[in-house]
Amino acid sequence: MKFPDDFPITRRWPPRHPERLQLYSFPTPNGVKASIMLEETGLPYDVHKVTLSDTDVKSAEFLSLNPNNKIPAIIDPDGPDGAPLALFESGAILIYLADKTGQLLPKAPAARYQVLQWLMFQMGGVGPLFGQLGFFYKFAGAEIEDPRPRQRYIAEAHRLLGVVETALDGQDWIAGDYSIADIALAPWLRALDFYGAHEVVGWADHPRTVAYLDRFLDRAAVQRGLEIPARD
Ligand SMILES: N[C@@H](CCC(=O)N[C@@H](CS)C(=O)NCC(=O)O)C(=O)O
Repeated sequence: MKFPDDFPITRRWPPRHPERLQLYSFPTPNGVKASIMLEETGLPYDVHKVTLSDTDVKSAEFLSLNPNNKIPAIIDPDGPDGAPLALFESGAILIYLADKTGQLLPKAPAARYQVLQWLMFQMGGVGPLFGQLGFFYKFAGAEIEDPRPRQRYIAEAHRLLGVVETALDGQDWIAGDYSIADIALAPWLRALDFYGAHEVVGWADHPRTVAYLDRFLDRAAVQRGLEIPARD
């Protein structure tokens, strides 16, 4: 594949610097994982705003890059063996960028699998479950009278917070040193505030998790990444 001509998404969102990695995203908990990682690693990149509106994320051009119609997605014109690589799924993007730069994912097997374990914990647990909590507690699902979905996701979020709180006993970061697992997890912990769910999930009863999120939000690269791409 030749970049950019063979990638239909570039017709709608043309690269400004075609030699650089291209990020297609919006500053949501999943989107900022990619922008924070790019800011942490210092890789040069172009960013393209793809909003969650159907006219963007479900456009034919975006679907040509991610048939699952979700941000974030990337194209690296200089991928493995020098060929362009297109990638979606934030977890895969984090692993790819860590391997490409040699940063934030240990090479030693035992430490590497610890990081991947917590990354998968976020991808398969915290992200989907907190996302449903947001839907049933703050967004359209909040109007549903049947309390069971809301109760289920509140209880699951509370349980998952307990898992994080226990894991943080005696360490600053979820898998030991700061890693892509933190870049995946912390933006979803931050989302609980946006959902107005702190009280129902017992946020304040998890002091190590509260301090962990503060520690994450203190990082300059995180602060930059959280605003990329600009919403307007
Ligand atoms: N498992 C995916 C989830 C991505 C995801 O859910 N993205 C949301 C924003 S946080 C999205 O693009 N939603 C648009 C839609 O569903 O139409 C990942 O981690 O990349």
